[in-house]
Amino acid sequence: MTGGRLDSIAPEAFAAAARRVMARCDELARVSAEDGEITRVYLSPEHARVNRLAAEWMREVGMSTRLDAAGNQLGVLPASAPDAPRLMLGSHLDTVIDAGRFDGILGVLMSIEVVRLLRVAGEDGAWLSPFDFGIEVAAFSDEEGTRFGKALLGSSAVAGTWDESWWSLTDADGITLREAYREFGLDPGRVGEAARREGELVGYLEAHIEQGPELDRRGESLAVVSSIASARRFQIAVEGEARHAGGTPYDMRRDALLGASEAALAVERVCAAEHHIIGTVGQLEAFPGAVNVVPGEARFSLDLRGEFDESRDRVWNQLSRELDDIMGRRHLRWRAREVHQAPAVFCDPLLQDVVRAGIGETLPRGAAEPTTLFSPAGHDGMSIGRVAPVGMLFLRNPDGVSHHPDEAVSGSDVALGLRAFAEAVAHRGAEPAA
Ligand code: HGY
Ligand code: MN
Ligand code: MN
Repeated sequence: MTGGRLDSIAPEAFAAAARRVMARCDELARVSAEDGEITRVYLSPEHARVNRLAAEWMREVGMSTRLDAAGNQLGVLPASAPDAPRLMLGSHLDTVIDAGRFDGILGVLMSIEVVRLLRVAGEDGAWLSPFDFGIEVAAFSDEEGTRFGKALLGSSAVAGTWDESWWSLTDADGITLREAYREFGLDPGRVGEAARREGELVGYLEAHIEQGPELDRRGESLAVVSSIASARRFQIAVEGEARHAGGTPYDMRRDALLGASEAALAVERVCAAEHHIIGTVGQLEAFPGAVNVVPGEARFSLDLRGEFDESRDRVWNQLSRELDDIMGRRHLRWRAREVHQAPAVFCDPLLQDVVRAGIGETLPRGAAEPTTLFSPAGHDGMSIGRVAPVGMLFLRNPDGVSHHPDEAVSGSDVALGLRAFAEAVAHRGAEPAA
């Protein structure tokens, strides 16, 4: 479709930018705590290394860079007017364990390329945003919550929603978040400085792989995101009685692992019967963990998401009743500790429109309206939605594989995504000043 605001940019520029993004996704994939896989957690040496690489690439396109008080790597392309508000683009550089190379990283690198595509030279030769807002790129530092269990720590600091109780969160080695801050060179007492004032951001736009099969099934490259699922995460402990695996007859057993296993199956059954409610048990441990001892204790995680907070909470209450029944029948006790909660975020109508217009510029004249999808995957927009309107662009993720080394995206879809993303920013820039 012609008529785009960026028709003056040659298609080869988008293709070259896509090649650079793909090559840099490969480069960042080599920065991992473990050989042979991609694992990069908050406040780790690997986190520091990818922050430095992102800062180098931000400066390469003319941005000034800084590390904020929560370890987020930021870059700014100013508007001509000093103190103009900024449109934030970005995503996250941290990963899950044994991750793919595009979740989060793609959005950060695409944001940097959009700056390269849109920047204009100012009188003094410095690069500027051509809009009445500046452009800021955020490489958020902990979207996944892999190390401390609480997700969205980096973007929560930017949103000004930091909770002092998080300082005592510990990682698998018993290191507290407070200690990890200090080891990384951050001052826990200054985390509040990362927070943004109301009106500082005109919006937040994130490009991300879909992490689901919808676009692949429809044979489409890009989609607008309507909303981001609300999330609640729990650590659940089940208490029974450790006993001899040989001498204990079944009618005397209080097997905590079997109670947890039946609970995990109940999560699947209850959530599968709902619309846009997803529950997952990703961790399950039995204690004492000996082959010849009936497990006296079991611990498992529950990741529960929903399109709406209310339906998510209704299902949590239903699951709690089911766990009461299961554990009661098995003479077990259970308790849940909530470790993360984030409300659903509904993408801003104007930002949905500019993303839709941006995708439209990549489609042939007369093509059907771009697809709009609900995101069951969480994103940093769940935090930033507290201080700015949020919009998201999804890119096709073949077979929907994500949080896995086989996670993929095609270079051609990235080139289309860059055109759509840059067009979306240009369309936002054409809107009357906020
Ligand atoms: O868990 C999620 O949905 C996101 O990838 N952190
Ligand atoms: Mn993820
Ligand atoms: Mn992500």
